[in-house]
Amino acid sequence: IEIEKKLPKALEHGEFELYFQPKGNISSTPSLAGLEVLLRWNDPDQGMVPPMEFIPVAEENGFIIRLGEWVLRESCRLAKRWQDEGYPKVTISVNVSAVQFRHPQFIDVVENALRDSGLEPGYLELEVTETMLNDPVVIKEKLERLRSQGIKISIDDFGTGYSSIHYLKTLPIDILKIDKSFVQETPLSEQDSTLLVSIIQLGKSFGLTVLAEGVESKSQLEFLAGSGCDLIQGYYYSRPLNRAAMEQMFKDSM
Ligand code: G
Ligand code: G
Ligand code: NA
Ligand code: MN
Repeated sequence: IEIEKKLPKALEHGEFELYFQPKGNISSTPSLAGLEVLLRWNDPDQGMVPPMEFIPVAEENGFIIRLGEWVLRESCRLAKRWQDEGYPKVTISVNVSAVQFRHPQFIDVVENALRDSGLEPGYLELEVTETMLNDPVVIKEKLERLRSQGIKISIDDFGTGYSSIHYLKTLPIDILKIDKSFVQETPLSEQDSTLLVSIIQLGKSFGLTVLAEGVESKSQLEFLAGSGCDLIQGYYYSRPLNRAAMEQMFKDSM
């Protein structure tokens, strides 16, 4: 059967699983700054199905509303539980789909997830993409309401959408996540390196925290450290981890 028909059952049967990719403060030995939640579907027939295969389908048929709510609730619940168990307190970032963000109940869903879990809003970060910012009036109100409660907002995959510097100026944003495509050929490609430095400076000039995605090597880390980047994410620091591996990393960092 098609993916579309299997998704609701998959949720009922507990086939979705959260993975976590650590974010590190930049230094020669990065320290744990936060983690991004990455959804996985463990389908009994096909094994692990990557999000790129089921999230677009879920966005198209609207199932992303329920799935996204589940991810938010589970993420907040687990983050609070980790804090209660004495693990280091770090922010947890959840990806938000455009369909989810546009939904009239989105703010309520976020508020309920926070309230029911008991997680302080300052530990929740929402990752939105540039393409979602095309509707600046509506978006601005929603972002401001979330932000006024202490929730952090990051722009994901920055540089790949219809980026407008105007958004950086007018929207309440905390973190710029530079897309991995700008990092991958750095520092070998002089052009990409120059571009990367420019984007970091752009973010810093707006007072934002700047994170580089897709960091895979020591030379990339060193280049970014020398360019004023604040945070890194990528295989060099850590791959996405399942819950047990994430808890082990917490322990190692204490
Ligand atoms: O590891 P990676 O294959 O996890 O992620 C692929 C894409 O899926 C990324 O663009 C990521 O932002 C997106 N993604 C991962 N988890 C979620 C989620 O819970 N919700 C949404 N909307 N997108 C997600
Ligand atoms: O769109 P978003 O930034 O949320 O997507 C993150 C995606 O990037 C996930 O699929 C994740 O597995 C992947 N990813 C994370 N770190 C690296 C990395 O160092 N290199 C590459 N190629 N992909 C990465
Ligand atoms: Na993301
Ligand atoms: Mn990204």
